[in-house]
Amino acid sequence: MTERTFSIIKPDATRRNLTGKINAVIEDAGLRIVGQRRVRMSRAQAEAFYGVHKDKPFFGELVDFMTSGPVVVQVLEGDNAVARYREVMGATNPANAAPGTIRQLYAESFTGNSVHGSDSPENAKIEIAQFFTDADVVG
Ligand code: 3AN
Repeated sequence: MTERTFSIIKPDATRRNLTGKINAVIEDAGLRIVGQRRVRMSRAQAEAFYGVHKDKPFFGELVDFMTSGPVVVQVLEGDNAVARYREVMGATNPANAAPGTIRQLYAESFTGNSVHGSDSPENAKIEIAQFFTDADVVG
């Protein structure tokens, strides 16, 4: 089933000029980049985006990191895009990420793990709506 997921190329990756290399992994996996914009997240945006983690010990570090430099927000489209992109990203902890995944190839640390991807189709819709209008996503 064709669906959409939300992706972020995080500040550790934009700082190292890895946007193109990460996009190549995404496209080689059969996912289509149907929306893309480079933005600087505000603190309020990052806190809202990671609201589910607000009571976690790493929340402050995560918000500091996500606002530390530009990010690239994306909408990816493809067959089972949510699950497919989770596979392509690799495990949250890069030490556990499978060979060939974005995090195994490029992540620096648990926080600096290069990419975000939605964890369910419901959350994908919510996350896409935080950064894109319908007119900005061209399938
Ligand atoms: P994922 O990004 O794989 O969906 P989540 O949603 O559980 O993982 O976590 C969101 C982000 O919070 C992660 N990408 C990572 O940057 C950070 N994070 C998660 N767990 C930890 C942890 N134990 N220590 C430090 N940072 C963490």
